[in-house]
Amino acid sequence: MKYVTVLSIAGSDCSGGAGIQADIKTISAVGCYAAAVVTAVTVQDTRGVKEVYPVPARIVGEQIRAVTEDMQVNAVKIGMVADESTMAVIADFLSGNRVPSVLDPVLASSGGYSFSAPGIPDVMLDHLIPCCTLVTPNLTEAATLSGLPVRDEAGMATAGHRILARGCRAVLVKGGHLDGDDMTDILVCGDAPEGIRRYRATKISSANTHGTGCTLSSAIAAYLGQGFPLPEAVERGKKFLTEALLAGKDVAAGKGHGPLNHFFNPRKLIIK
Ligand code: PXL
Repeated sequence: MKYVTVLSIAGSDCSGGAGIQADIKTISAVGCYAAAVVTAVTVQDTRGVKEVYPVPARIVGEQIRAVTEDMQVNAVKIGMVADESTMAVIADFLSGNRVPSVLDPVLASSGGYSFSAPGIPDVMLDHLIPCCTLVTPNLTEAATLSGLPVRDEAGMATAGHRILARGCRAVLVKGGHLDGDDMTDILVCGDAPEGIRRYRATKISSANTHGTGCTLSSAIAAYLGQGFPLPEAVERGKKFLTEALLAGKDVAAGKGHGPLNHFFNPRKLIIK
């Protein structure tokens, strides 16, 4: 008997709403066992990021090795990767494994604090993205990675294709920051029309949005680890995010953008 194990490789958010803490909560809440490799320690609260202290690439690699030599990992989620050498270590690990992987290409916090050195988007495109199953950029990240303006659904699809051409299996361009009440994410995994899927939801008005990207990407990774095909893993991941947002929207935690309520309906750990 085994747990379904999901490995998050990401930065720590000491306030608990985003980063590896959000990943561990999400992975656990959907019934998977969470292992966690820390790539950087951030100093932050719900009002913003103050400092980032990267973990040396060698130690990131040794953490990955320790976990994967000991346990079977069913899926991987990758979040904040602050430098080029850490990116190379992660790309090396992924290219030697057939495990499904979801990359949330975080380049900056929502408050605008930059997490990555200049040149990181290019390294990501050249080395990390080709090794990933799914990449989940928001509008800003999709624009940076594709080099194209992304202002509407057509732009999201075009940018998604541009990123897809770098060798990942699929790109989920998240439309959360588009104007209007509709929330559309676009999954690009091939040529239109079959290679494009739209996921629509009504926007939830909440100040508690800290960690939404981390939560979505780790929920999708967990559902991939459970064996769902990609389009269904995305569907389920989005549903988890929407419900966690709804359940947390009126709860105060901290003075700024608070966390989601990940444990609105926790599932017992799946044992297969
Ligand atoms: O949401 C992006 C993100 C990812 N990882 C860490 C973060 C944040 C945003 O604050 O702190 C560690």
